[in-house]
Formats: sequence, structure tokens, C-alpha cells
Amino acid sequence: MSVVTTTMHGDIAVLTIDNPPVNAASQAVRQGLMDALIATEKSKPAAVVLTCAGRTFVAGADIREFDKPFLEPMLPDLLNAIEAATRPWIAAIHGTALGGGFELALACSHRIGAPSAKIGLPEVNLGLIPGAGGTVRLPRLIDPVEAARLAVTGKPISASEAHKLGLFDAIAEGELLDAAIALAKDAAAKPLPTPLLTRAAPEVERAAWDAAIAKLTAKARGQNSPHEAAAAVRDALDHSGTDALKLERERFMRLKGSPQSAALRYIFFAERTVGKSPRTKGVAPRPLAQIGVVGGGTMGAGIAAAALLSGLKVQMIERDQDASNAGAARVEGILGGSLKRGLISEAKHTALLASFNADSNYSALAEADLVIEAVFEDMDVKKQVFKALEAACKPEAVLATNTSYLDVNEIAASVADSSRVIGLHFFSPAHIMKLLEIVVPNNVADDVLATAIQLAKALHKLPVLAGVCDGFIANRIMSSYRREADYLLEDGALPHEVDAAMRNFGMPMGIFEMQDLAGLDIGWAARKRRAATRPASERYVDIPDRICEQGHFGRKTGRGWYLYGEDGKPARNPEVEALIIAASARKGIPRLSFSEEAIMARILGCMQNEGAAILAEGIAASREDIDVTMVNAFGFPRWMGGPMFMKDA
Ligand code: T1G
Repeated sequence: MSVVTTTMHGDIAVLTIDNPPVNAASQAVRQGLMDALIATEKSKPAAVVLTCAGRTFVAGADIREFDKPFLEPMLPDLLNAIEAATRPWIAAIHGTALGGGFELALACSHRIGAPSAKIGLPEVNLGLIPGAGGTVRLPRLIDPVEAARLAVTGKPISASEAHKLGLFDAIAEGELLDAAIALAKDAAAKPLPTPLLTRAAPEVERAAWDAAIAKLTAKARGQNSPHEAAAAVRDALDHSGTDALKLERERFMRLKGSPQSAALRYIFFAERTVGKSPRTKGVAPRPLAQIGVVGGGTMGAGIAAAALLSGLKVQMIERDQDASNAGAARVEGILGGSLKRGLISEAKHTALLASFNADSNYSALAEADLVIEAVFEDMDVKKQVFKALEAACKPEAVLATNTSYLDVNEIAASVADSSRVIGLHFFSPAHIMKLLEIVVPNNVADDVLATAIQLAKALHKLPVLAGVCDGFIANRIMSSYRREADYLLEDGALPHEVDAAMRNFGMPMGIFEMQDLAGLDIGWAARKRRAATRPASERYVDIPDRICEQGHFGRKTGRGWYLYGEDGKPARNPEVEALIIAASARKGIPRLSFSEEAIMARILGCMQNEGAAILAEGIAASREDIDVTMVNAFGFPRWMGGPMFMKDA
């Protein structure tokens, strides 16, 4: 049974691709299309409409085929053949026409989209470039700089923007297929447009081009593919269509074999495998219409906003009216920001505010299906809150804690039915950060776990399941390499050297800059908490304690590992550097000099060892859980795949 079927609508042949879940252009799809092309060139319908069944038009080449040699027919050859068809081909696009799917549409003579359709060239996110003519045909159809923007950023655009750019001939009014057939009839009555590949490339002034590309690639950091995509579009401007196509394919094939693409493809699938637990297979989650949030501070407000933006009703609780007003103001601030940035409409903004309420009386939580506690990180305070929740909430309500390191089993044991308690560890800012660490205590019920995973999906978060231990996955690994970074200071490095090594490796910022941003008092409190249980044999660096004892807590006090002037930029802190050098002398540690590679080898090694311990203890079920956590919680460079992937690679 071919995955491509043909039905005649009058003298129009309608080809339907049906290859769930996203109609990826697998070998079967390519073969089905090639067969349909040959058949329609013989049967000579007035025109051909190409559409897809299911939720989306072709969302790209089949990424699962990339680790094997490609099978005929090759996508570029198929698209060249479609472009050379003797009758109009109309691509009818719904859902997301991405990568090879969009290139397929570009090979068609006409394109029509549903109003909600999106198109894009996300290949750069897989460490690739478009490999079937996208970088060649696009700049011959629209403004080359706009073409470069699509290929270099990988960001999809809406149907209305595609229409404005000239990518769509029309936006469908009413049924997409009907509109496509009407367009096909119209096209059949006119001469075929000149194939894009044979069109001359538009002139683009070099300096203007370089300036535009510099802006587009500014955020690439250590990822190569955005630069490669820009170079491929440039090739398309400097060569004939046919020659540029060859150059594009060579570049694509080289990148397909590159370590960065292997890492990015790994993390693509890893992000789609996390959050799947055998315990929840076939288990129905509990209803999730209204959630409660206890605590209106930065985390509580972020969690409330994330839930509102995902269509949930939210009831916030704070200790008194003033605190609840302050919490509500924070939530309104976040929603106001989304409105200002055009992420939500005025009407949506008003509707979200109507779905939100803040109060200081726990009885307002009587209807909540799930409540997330996000109060001060103190065990006694948390237990008091859970006692109050147990009294106020309906027995089937799920009770969750947002603690980032406290013992969730102990919190669960503070209520009669501990099976309803789970950890939901959000990262700040909670309405932006993609990761949700679901901390699984010993007695949690399977449907409570299923409900937590369901909530993550509803919030468009990546759910990673973690066992209960100090710091779970994320903070446990972060604490371990923060400790290693402290050891490096005593051994001879200085904060700016460690941070530069981490930034040049691809981290968004170094560990000392990050601590100054978060506030050194948080780590200080954690070290004091651990002091009682820290093994005497464990090496301990007291430099950060010395800094905190002087009341220097980082950015918020203008001093920490670095000094912060008017411009807010971190500057080297001679006092701290003297403190570090004195600490080595005090312990008789000869100070060595470290290359950036040597610094990263120690930090990475530390992440990988802690990761291996986490796997051995069953705190994480797979290396994917650790890598997805490090990439999405701490900005570990995606194009490296994650510390565990690197270890195996
Ligand atoms: N190939 C294979 N499987 C794919 C796939 C693809 N292109 N896209 C998605 N899947 C699987 C995915 O693993 C998951 O499987 C299921 O579909 C649902 O995906 C020559 C070289 C389309 C926006 O980069 O961005 O074309 O986990 O959970 O949230 O130039 O999937 O259920 O088993 O993500 O609704 C370019 C990648 C390829 C698009 C839908 N295309 N996909 O999001 O569902 S390279 C892409 C996405 C290329 C050419 C080049 C998203 C989506 P499972 P999902 P979703």
C-alpha cells in the first residue's frame, strides 16, 4: 500500500501523502511521489494538487534515515523532476511544512496555505543546512536576505508572513483542498511559471549582505550550521541554480557526517523520549482544569503565568493580603510583558487575567485539581503548607512541591495520603525555561505521575523524571561542577579564566558569573546545610564562604566573584583574586596554570562522573534524561549533545 494515493477531482489529480506522525519524506514517500509524477506525466491531468493527510504537511526529510546511506529516489532528484513537470503542481499546506517538506513545496509551481499553516527551514537545528534545493530555490523566489533569515535562524514563519514574502500564492478561505483545486484550475489555464532553479539569481550588494548575515549569525556561538546555511545561500547568489544545487548537496552531506549534527540529532530525539515511563503506560491522568500555586514570589508567579499562558485556571495563595497583591502584580507583570512583545493579543490578555485569582485563604483551593507549593526553601515551612493543603483541597487533588533540593519523600510523609505528593521542579524564569524536573517520591501513585507528565505537556515543558536525592539531577550535577570549579581556583585558575573556558566551550555563561547572578547567599546556605553531613575526607574550598562573610553576594550587592559597576558588566575583583591565591598558600597548594581545554576537561569529567553516579543509583533512567536536563536547565551547548553523549561519543 503506497503512502501516496491519487484521486481525481474532475481533471485535477489530487495526491495525498499519508505517513504518520508528521508525513516525513521517507524513502516510501519519495518513491510514492516519483511514481505519481511518472503516472501523471502520462495521464496528463490539467494539474496536480499535493496534499497531506493527518495533522501536517511534510515536516521534513525522515531524520531517522540520516544514520544510514540514503536510498533512491534521492530527495533533490525527485524535487528536480517535480519542478520539471509539464503541468502545474500546487502544494496545499496545512500544519508545518518544514525542511525537505518546504523544499518540496518550493519545487511545486504554486503554493497555497491554510491560515494556521507554518513554513520553515529548521535544518540548522539539526546541525545541517537544507539539502534539497532550499538554499537555491528560495533566494530565487523571495528577497535573498529573507531567504537567508529562514535558512540561518531555522525559525518557522506564519502563513500570512509567507504570503507577504511571496512564498504563498494564496491563503485558503474555507476548505484548503477546495481552494487548492480552484487555484489548480486557474493555474492550468495559464503558462507554467519559470522553474525557480533556472531563474537568474538576484544581485545583492556584498557589504549589505555581509552586514545582514553578521546580524543573523550573531547568536550562533559555537554552532557551525547557521554560518554554513548563510554560505550556502551566498553560493546560490554567486552560481547558476544547477551548480549551486551541487554545492549545497556537498555541504549538506559533509554536515550530515559532522559531530555537531550527530549531537543535535541525538538531542532532538532525546527531547522526545524523556518523560516516558513504563509506570504510566495506559494510565489515565487525573483531570487538570484548575491549578493552585502557593507562593507569589519569583518562582510562584512564573509558574502561575506559565499555567495561565497554557490555558489553565490559576488560584494563587499567599500568607496575607499584601503578599497576595504582590504576587498578583508579579503575574500581571509577566502577562503584560507577553502582551507588549505581541506574544498574546489584547483579548487573550484580558481572558488570562480573568482566569487568575490571588487570595490568602486556602479555602479558595477547594476546586483545584493540582496545587504547586513554591514557598521559601525550608522543610518546616513546607510541611506547614502541605498540612494546610491537605485540609483545604479535595482528596483527589495532586499536591506538588517546587523544591529544588529538599527531600520530597519527607514532604510527602507530612500528609496522610503520601501517594498524592510529587516534586515539580521548575527553572527560573518558570514561564520561559523549557525543562520541568518531575521528582518521583517512593509512594507516589502511577496516575499522579501520569498527571504530572500531562501537566508538563500542557505547559509545553520537557518532563524529565528524577529520583529523590540532594539536588535531583540538575542541581546535583551543577553542584558537583561548581565544587570542581572551586577546586580549580585553589589549584591555580582564576574565576575569569574558568568562566572564559566555559563560555568558549559554548555555555551561555561561566559558573562564577552564574553564581553572582543567582546570588552567592543561596550556595552559602546550601553549604551550611550540608556542613553537618559533609564527609571529613571531602576536599572543601572555603573561598566562597569568605566572600559571603563580607556580605558580598554577587550582582545584587555589586560585589561577588566579580565587581559590578554602572554598566553592570562583571570586572575582575582583585580582593577575591588575592583571597584565592592566599587560600592556595594557606593549604600549601602550588598554583598551576590551566589551558581552557584543561579547565573544561575537569569540569566535563566532573559532570560525567556525577552523571554516571546518578545513572548507577537510578536517579535518572537514561543518559538522555541527564543530557536533556543539562541542555535545557543550564544551557549546555546543544551542538555537543550533552555531557553523557560526549562521554559516549
Ligand atoms: N523525521 C522523523 N521523525 C520525525 C520528524 C522527522 N523529520 N519530525 C518529527 N518526527 C517524529 C518525532 O520524533 C515524534 O516521534 C513524532 O514525530 C512527533 O513529533 C533534506 C535534511 C513537526 C513541529 O527538523 O520540529 O528536512 O516520539 O513530538 O511537538 O533539507 O516534530 O512520537 O516516536 O515533535 O507536534 C527538517 C522536525 C528535517 C522538523 C511536530 N525538519 N520536527 O512537533 O510533535 S531535516 C525538522 C519537528 C530536512 C532536508 C533536510 C516537530 C514538528 P515519537 P513531536 P510536535
